[in-house]
Amino acid sequence: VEERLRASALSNKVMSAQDAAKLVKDGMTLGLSGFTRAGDAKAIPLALVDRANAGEKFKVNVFTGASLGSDIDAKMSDAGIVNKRLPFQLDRTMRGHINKQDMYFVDQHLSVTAEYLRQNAIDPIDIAVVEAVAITEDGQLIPTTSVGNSPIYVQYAKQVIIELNLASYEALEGIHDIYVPEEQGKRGAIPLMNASDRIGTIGIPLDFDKVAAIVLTDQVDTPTTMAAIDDETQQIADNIIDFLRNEVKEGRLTDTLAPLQSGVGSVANAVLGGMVNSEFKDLEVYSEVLQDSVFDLIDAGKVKFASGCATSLTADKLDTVFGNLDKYKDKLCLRPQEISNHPELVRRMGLIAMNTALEFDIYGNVNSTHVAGNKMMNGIGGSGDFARAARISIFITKSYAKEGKISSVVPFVSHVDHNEHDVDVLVTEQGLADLRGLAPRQRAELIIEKCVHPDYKPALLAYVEEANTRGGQTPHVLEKAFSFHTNLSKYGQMIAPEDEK
Ligand code: 0RQ
Repeated sequence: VEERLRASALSNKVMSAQDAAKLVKDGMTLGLSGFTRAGDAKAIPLALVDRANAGEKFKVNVFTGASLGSDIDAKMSDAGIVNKRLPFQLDRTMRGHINKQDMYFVDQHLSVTAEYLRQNAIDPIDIAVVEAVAITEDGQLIPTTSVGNSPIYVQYAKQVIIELNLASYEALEGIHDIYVPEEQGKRGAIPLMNASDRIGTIGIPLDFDKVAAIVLTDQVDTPTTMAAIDDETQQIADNIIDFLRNEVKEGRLTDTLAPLQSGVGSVANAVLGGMVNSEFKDLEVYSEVLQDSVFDLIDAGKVKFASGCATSLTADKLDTVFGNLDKYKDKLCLRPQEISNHPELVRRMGLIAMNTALEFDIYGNVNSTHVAGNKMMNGIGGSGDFARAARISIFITKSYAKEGKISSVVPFVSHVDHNEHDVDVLVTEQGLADLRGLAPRQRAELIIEKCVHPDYKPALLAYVEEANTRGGQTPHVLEKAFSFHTNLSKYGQMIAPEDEK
């Protein structure tokens, strides 16, 4: 413990999770560490669940970096102790509670939570609960496998609880780069020019007077599960690689491309994975989440530096990466999410951003979050931070869902996360539509030609034809704009059965 808790002034703060959890009172707002199941506070949330299960009635607001592991979101929402959750979740059980209106969920761009706290525009943080590898002699908290929003939560919280995880990898010390911008109005440019730049400290500065408790833990992160790459996912990856190859051929990019950002999930992982055998080289990753494929690319000598705010690794990869951290140390950096996702930096470095859609429409608006217009899936995550500011903003999805009953391309999206102005390229397994410089009517033609599943082409072509008879810059038949969705709720499929037409 002394090797991990090196700030001796804090050694009298060590206590059990149960005792530390007593500091949490009804109505408080908690700022928890944790991003894509990495580096999450584990002991305190679970101790709160135990309190609720023992019959105590209370509710708290739960702010995090992004998704949590250890079923914490499921257990906290099942226990009925979450009043409001932000800015992202990725849990089937919690999603159910959100959609049953048992709790509030604020779906927020991941880079902006820190700014709102600075502006005092959202509930102030009562207690920050942050997982740490170590606390240094000079009082820096060394985060574990994610940084997320922990620096801003620690800075603005009234009290701080530290979960010192004795099972976390000590070699993580030195991986992080903690830089927290000044208030808006007093701030200069963020001095980061390249993905590999280090502009901050290795840890989060602690105000010892605010440290209310240190809890010793030894629970490891929950590994990420990754759907296997199927033919269609592979085809989407191939389509993007062909597109990038053409960008090089046309002289718009070189074979080092531009810093890459990719969302989470199997498609995103497959796209990066596909670069292992490509001619691209000396790549940089400037992303939010670093999935398995980033480390495969480093192993293959293709990626020279990877910057993110969290890792998101499968069980196999967790050990190979963190067990051999020395191999990756000079090629890896974890930053606060407001820096990994900062639009100022995304625009400056000219990122190629690849994010995921549930559905998109014939003009290029993208819905990444809501199933059939009203039910929350996961959340916008960082996709919006990157999409608007990126050099090339790419959105990907399979062309259909639910055994073909749903088309991922619709006349009008049932919810808008990324509007047509923020979307450059759309990709499905059918093909890729490069929308740059195209007017809405040209976009519709290309999207239907390249991205739509053949089963849905006739219906979408008929829609466009009828819409065009009405004229306008972005032609629509408003009374039929949601016909795919209303058919889905009426017939269980987006095209009405023959006898109902
Ligand atoms: O349903 O779970 O019941 O099988 O949605 O779809 O194809 O498995 O793809 O897991 O990558 O998820 C957009 C949700 C895609 C995700 C989304 C159904 C489909 C399946 C999952 P089942 P797939 P994925 C980085 C940035 C936004 C956040 C983001 C996401 C399930 O990637 O949340 O980019 N992205 N964050 O059957 C109804 C449709 C559908 C549909 C698919 N049109 N209608 N259901 N499905 N299309 C992360 C962070 O910021 C932390």
